Amino acid sequence: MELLTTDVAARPHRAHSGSFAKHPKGSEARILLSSVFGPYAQDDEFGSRSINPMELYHNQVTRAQGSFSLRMFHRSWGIMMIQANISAPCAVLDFPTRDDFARQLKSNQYDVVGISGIIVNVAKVREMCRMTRELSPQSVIIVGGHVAAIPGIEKMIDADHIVKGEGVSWMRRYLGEDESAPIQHPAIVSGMRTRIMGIRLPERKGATAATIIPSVGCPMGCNFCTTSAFFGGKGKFVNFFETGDELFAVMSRMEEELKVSSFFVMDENFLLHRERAMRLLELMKENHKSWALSVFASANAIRKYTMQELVELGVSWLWMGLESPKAGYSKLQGTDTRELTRELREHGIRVQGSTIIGLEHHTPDNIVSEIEHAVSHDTDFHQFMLYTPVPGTPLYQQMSEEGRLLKDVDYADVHGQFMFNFKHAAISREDSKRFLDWAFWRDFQLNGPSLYRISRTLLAGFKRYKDYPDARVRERFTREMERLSGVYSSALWAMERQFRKVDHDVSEKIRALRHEFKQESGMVSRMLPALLGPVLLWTTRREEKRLARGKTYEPPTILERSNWVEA
Ligand code: B12
Ligand code: SF4
Repeated sequence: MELLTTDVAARPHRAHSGSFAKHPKGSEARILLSSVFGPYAQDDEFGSRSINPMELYHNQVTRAQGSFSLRMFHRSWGIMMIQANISAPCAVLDFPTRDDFARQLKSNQYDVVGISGIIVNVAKVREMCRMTRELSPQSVIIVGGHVAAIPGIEKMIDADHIVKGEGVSWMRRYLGEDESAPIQHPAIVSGMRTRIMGIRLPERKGATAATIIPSVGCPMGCNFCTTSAFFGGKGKFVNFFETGDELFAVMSRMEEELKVSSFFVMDENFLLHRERAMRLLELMKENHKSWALSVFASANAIRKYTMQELVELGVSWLWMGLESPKAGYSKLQGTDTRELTRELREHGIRVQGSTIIGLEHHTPDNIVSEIEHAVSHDTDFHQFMLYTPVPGTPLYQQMSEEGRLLKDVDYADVHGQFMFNFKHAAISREDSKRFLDWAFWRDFQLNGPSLYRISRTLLAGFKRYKDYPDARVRERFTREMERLSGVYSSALWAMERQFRKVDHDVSEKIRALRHEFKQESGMVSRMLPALLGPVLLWTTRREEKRLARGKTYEPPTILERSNWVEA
């Protein structure tokens, strides 16, 4: 990776190590917070990569599922969180093009330009710093987010401050505001511009979940884990909301403001904090909240709860690491993850597994059976990632000391969805990509489209809980069934036909599920597939053709201002 050697030592705003410079204007300073510029899903000189789109599922979960891939965009929550917690006039610019960013700099007198980036986007961060110096020379440049973990980043980009770790308290301190004031949670609609089977889903208020961020970091400290390392490593994390009461208050406010009843809880290991979760459950019961929660949790944390507790807490989607049992990660200790996955799904909890390819003990001889083991979990979604030493993690440190990091790998390619960035004992760089791609394909081929799998889990949950004594639970499953059964049945109709080309047995299973849905559905839902099914089959096939021609999707540019006063 080329190093930028600009001499930045003479800049007036540069903070020297050990001292903490505050901005002279304090909360009067005009601030721009921007994510890195797009377009993203294309190969370019700033490190965009067509295999690295700004779409969570399509990037790393359903990428081999063609037109059945779930595609949606998520806002840059880190800078939204900072904006909501400072009283200075602040603009958040999300997903700008380079021109948008330049226009923003030229047409506003920003005192501070904050740029948020992760490691793959370091070349964009560098370019944005350069542009800011040129177009808005009075601005102090602050760079935050995971990009700050790159060793030697200070010499690669021309920034005045590079912030490692939690940004809200840093920014408050920089502006002379109260660092320990309670955290205000911004109203965040979880996903946008959702597409599947060639159609864009309508965006109704309340139809999408709200994102809630209770904490950042994770105390488990797995050696490869970048989020854990960035916020303090093993035994450490930053809690924004300590108690169940605080969390409940935030969620109630979001429910009111965004008219939602489901929440995407962005906490690396939500269930690990049992006391907080159980207090939340208590309050949900007292206040009759029939909420649905999508959470991340490790297997050992899930095991602290009974299925009933999880279901009553509204857990409807669980993202869980399924690393090979041979790797010895403590988060899996003593858990039969296949059994756990089956049980969760039988209780209507959609499971998203996450498996690492290329662990130290993997060899060309055993990797196929390890992938088969992962795929045999038959999760609703399955993410695969290459074992990747990422700057800032204990694994990176170890590989670096062992001299195993490959030189000349562009940071833009260090994201776990392409090839190894280190020398593996038994697997070559090229083969790492082959095994990764095969894992995605195998999961799709054997288990079918994720949309089919989540329909199956929903139906299982509905059948099990439609007469459950706790009305909140009944309502949740019934609500989802009423809202989705017609759509799912129609999608299954189309899927069954389209999937015959891939695997006949799976297509038959989809057909059987469609019949089960028919029995449980009301009249309208029973009739719908005859009309909607053929339309979906047509849009699916049209999408397949578009994708074959290289079609990609980009998020919209968004500008949001708070405490704003014209300059
Ligand atoms: C949502 C998300 C996405 C969204 C996009 C979000 C966006 N608009 O950019 C999607 C799904 C599209 C995505 C894509 C990718 N992501 Co992503 N993503 C996340 C996720 C799950 C949540 C981010 C988040 O909001 N966290 C909560 C907020 C509050 O934390 P935060 O963003 O870190 O912000 C805090 C600080 O970092 C800091 N801060 C942040 N920005 C700034 C700016 C300033 C000025 C300051 C002072 C401070 C500051 O303050 C904030 C508050 O404390 C994280 C995992 C995680 N748990 O964080 C991964 C994560 C950020 N993604 C990651 C990766 C690798 C990717 C991908 C390459 C895909 C992949 N192969 O994994 C792509 C890249 C896409 C692209 N072309 O750029 C890695 C980054 C690794 C690294 N060390 O760089 C993470 C950490 C996941 C992981 N554990 O590997 N991602
Ligand atoms: S349990 Fe998950 S989030 Fe926590 S450190 Fe391990 S990999 Fe990271």
